[in-house]
Amino acid sequence: MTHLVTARRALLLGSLAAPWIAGRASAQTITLRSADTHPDGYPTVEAVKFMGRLVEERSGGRLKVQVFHSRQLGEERETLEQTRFGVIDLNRVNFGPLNNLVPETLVPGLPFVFRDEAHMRRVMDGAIGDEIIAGADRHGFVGLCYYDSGARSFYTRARAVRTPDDMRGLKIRVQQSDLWVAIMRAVGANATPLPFGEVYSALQTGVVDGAENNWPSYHSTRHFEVAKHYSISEHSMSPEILVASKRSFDRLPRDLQAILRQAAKDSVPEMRRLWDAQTAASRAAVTAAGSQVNEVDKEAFARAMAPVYSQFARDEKLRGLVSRIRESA
Ligand code: GTR
Repeated sequence: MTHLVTARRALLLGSLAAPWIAGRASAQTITLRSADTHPDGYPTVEAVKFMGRLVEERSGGRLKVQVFHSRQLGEERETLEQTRFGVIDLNRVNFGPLNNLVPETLVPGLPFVFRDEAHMRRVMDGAIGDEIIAGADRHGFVGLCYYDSGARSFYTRARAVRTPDDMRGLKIRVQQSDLWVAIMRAVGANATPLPFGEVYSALQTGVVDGAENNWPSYHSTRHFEVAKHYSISEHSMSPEILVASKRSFDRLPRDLQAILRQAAKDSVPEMRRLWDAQTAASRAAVTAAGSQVNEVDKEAFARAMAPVYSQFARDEKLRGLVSRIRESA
């Protein structure tokens, strides 16, 4: 643990001590440091590496991306702070840890706001997605693209969850977001906000009774070893986003900014290809390893979680986004 912290500090100090200078950029290679909580091989990590290859090729080697996977630069909330300050240049995070900073990111995470993944992809690819990304731009970030995160479902240690009544009194780990605390409260569970990296041991030791996530995360974190009941609630499709630090982005010469933006967009189809394959592979792997998978009464969950809409889609802008998502084909 100590060396991890020391290594992380060394990385951060390295970056502070040697900021690159945009004016001289054409004479030197600029390497953007990108954070991800997921391990090497996870679709988000591979998508950012793919983007990095495009960037390097299209800039003739002037711009490169180095991905620090597996939380090497810290947990999402802390890396987001460092991204705002330009200490980390790029960051692939879920919308969850951005919820308290960027109100627009609340909307796609609202329970059952999308009908299915195809609906989510169409909405996020269109004008609504662009408006949400513009929200991030006002808070020290430049939103580059969205990535898929599938649907999040509950998984629990002791028994399966079929109705909201089964959630009553359970301690459920959530992302560090007020929206997520309220979603659990709405179904009578006790929300325990924890960084992603602490969830395995919290499940193992019984600090929490369960958590919620998509198939690839349930699998890659090995949470399936300590929480064997996976209940397909699919209650939220909170997407992933790749952001740049506005400070880092503004220091880039214009042509490299354009290359970066385009390469991020071009990495989305590759991410989706990897995502679909990984979702199927993870589902098969955890089932083979003994996870008990069950269906839930989704309508009952949607009804129980509905009150969070009025609490979080608070102003006209957010309410407007919700109704446009609902109305969109
Ligand atoms: C995953 C997401 C991560 C992280 C994690 C969590 O689905 O890809 O970025 O937010 O969930 O629950 O903390």
